[in-house]
Amino acid sequence: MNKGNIVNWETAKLILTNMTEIEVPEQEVCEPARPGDVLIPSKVPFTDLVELCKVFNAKTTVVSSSKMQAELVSVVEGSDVCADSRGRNKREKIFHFCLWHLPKLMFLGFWNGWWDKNSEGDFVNVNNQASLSQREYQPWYMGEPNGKDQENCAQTSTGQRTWNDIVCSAEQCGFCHLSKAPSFTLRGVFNF
Ligand SMILES: [Ca+2]
Ligand SMILES: [Ca+2]
Repeated sequence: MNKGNIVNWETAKLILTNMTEIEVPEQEVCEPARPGDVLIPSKVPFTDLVELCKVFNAKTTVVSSSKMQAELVSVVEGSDVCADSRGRNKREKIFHFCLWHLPKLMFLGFWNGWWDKNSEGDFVNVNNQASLSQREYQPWYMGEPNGKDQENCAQTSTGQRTWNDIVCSAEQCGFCHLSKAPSFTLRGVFNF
């Protein structure tokens, strides 16, 4: 009998809070994840996304072509959570409301993996520090990046399909790149 090597289900005292119990067909639970760019369907600060991807033994997805960006935009637009504009932080909201009066959709977007946190103006791939400067594909919106040392993380705006540097503490969805499918085992439920 597999008691689980993380939690011994016979002796563990579990206190579940804020949990929702749902029934999922066995085939769906056991369907293997596919490698590639996996949407994290939750709005998080940029560094939280990077850390989250590391936990999954993955890299943060870095947008590198218009084809790739178009595919990711369509995934984000299909997510109720990520396509909701209410995730902006207060500064972004004020900025949006008071100064620009741009369509709400302008600010809907996702983290695209580039940042200039360490050297102002030199956007690099967050995984390997490779510089964006020599790359042809960098579709900044007109006037962007404009945030100097206040805005150090790049976002792809889904509406315009252009890039904008925004504050890294803003909350956006993002993607992790899985080079191979992770394998999970349900412990204490099945014992194959
Ligand atoms: Ca900056
Ligand atoms: Ca900006």
